[in-house]
Amino acid sequence: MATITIEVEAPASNPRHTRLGRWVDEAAQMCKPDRVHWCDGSPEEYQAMLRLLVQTGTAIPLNEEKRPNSYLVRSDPADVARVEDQTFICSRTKEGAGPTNNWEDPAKMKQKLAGLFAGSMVGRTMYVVPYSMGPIGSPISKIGVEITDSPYVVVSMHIMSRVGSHVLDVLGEDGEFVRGLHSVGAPLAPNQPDSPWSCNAQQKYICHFPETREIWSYGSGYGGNALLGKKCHALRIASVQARDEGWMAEHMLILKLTSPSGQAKYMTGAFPSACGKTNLSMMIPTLPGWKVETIGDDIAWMKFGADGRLYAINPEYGFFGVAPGTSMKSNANAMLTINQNAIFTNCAMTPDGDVWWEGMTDHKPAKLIDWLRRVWTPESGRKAAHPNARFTAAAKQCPVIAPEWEDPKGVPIDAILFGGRRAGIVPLITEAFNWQHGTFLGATASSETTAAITGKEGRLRRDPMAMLPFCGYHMGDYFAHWLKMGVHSNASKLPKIFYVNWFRQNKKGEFLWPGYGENSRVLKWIFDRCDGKVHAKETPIGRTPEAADLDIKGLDIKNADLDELLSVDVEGWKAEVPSIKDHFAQFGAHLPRELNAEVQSLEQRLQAAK
Ligand code: TSX
Ligand code: MN
Repeated sequence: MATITIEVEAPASNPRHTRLGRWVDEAAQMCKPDRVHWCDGSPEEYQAMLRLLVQTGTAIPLNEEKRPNSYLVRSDPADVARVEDQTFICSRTKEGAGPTNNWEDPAKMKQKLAGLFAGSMVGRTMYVVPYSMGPIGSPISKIGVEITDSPYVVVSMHIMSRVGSHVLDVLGEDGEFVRGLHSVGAPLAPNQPDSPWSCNAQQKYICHFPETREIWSYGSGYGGNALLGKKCHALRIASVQARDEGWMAEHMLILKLTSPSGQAKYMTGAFPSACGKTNLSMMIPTLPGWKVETIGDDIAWMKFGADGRLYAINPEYGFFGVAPGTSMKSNANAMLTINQNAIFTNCAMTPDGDVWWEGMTDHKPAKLIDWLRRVWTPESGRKAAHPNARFTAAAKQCPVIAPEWEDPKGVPIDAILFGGRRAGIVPLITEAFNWQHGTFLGATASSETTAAITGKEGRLRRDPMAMLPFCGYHMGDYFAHWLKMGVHSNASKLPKIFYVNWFRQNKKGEFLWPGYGENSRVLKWIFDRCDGKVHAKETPIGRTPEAADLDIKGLDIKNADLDELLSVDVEGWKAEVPSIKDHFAQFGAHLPRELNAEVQSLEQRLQAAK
């Protein structure tokens, strides 16, 4: 083997932080990069990284007239999504990770990873990316440092988090930070040119060490596997920190809803994938005078304020959204957000140097280069963009970003929404009786899978609080933490909890509810419920509006369809109870007794109903 000289540049920002400096040195000793580069987060650095990505054929500049300062990146077909079966929570005990996570002993996993990371950055540059999740200086924000050998990760982190030397200033000499070590696992031999997308096709490991607040990610350069600030830090590690410190790290959008009289309320919403979280967070209400503004589309960190109210921040700085299905009809504000300064991954390219994906336009273009770099025509019979193709763009580019989206104290939350995709049984909207019942609704949240997710259509999947892939500890203990948050504060100051289902269908398989901007009618009912201004009917599963309580002015909907949307199918719900019990059984002694009590009460209310 050739001897490799390691030149370690003086860091751009010499760390006064001894532990950080030592950790970076140790990582360099282990991974053996040719160079170490401390990222300063500057626009110059961003442009330099993109020039590098263009040189190696990783990124293609898009048509400057159509989409200024934007790039297309195509990944390796073996690296297109998060790898849940290769994602591990390496807590001290298996019990700590619970039944819904893969677990490995931390010492054993570290040993395995040390082998994989040894020399993994040979021939490459090791980038040190200090980032803040949340506005710098906010009492809810947290600092992380990602070490990576991928310039694509560096530019993506620039967009998705707050990167730069000012983060090191906040860290000072001994501040706490989450350590993220990432390698694509593809060292380069001397004179070996870099490939357009480097990854390790054989081995991928996304490992979390919650006790030591560490992330080790190996073998993938894609999305949630590699941009460690997002799912790994802001959800899996942060959920553990939140449990320990008494706050909440949730897989939720945050929106601001303003009524015609100018009153505003803030809502968060947890939905599993493919339910349109990003669309809801940027929605254009059809109800005259109502306005939705975006705070965040994926993650909410929430803490109680001194006034007893729950305040939320969006810890992210940008959007990493699924492109297919995004159009001027489904989400005009997302389309406007990505008009410039955007990175597109695994989208198709048009002959004039723009991007395209399924669902972007009513008509398919006559000719494209698909995400696999092949010539594509509508007759090809395959998708031009990968179903998990993504756009990456700064949140501040969103035309309806709320002016207070970076307020360090966060926004006070009035309502929490849960939801899923259900063809039957689950009404359009249900209000929980109280926080404990709301926690039950979140804990039993379910969605029917679409073919895009599992390859199987219509199978019921329970995804508690949409956190199934993202909870960094035992899900039963996570439910207990939710219940504990509810007794923290006076009930009148807690957000009200709701469950929505935009996807109910009639017997013919047609959607009963038009969704999208028309969801503002449901949000208006929620808004008015928070003020106690509108009627609700008590049902065995919660409170629902009667048809007359929903504002359907100007909406073309049949009375019978509206009745069906709001109806509670008692027999259907009775049949649902065993599936809820099965779901809860997996949590064993960790399931809080309050949630068992909620199952019992639900059963009793259903029995009592006609
Ligand atoms: O995002 C969606 N939302 C929330 C929007 C604010 N989608 C897309 C889901 C995949 C990401 C929806 N799809 C919604 C919805 O409310 N509702 C539906 C189902 C639906 C689809 C099409 C029509 C009606 C409902 N109507 C026509 O196509 C004409
Ligand atoms: Mn998400």
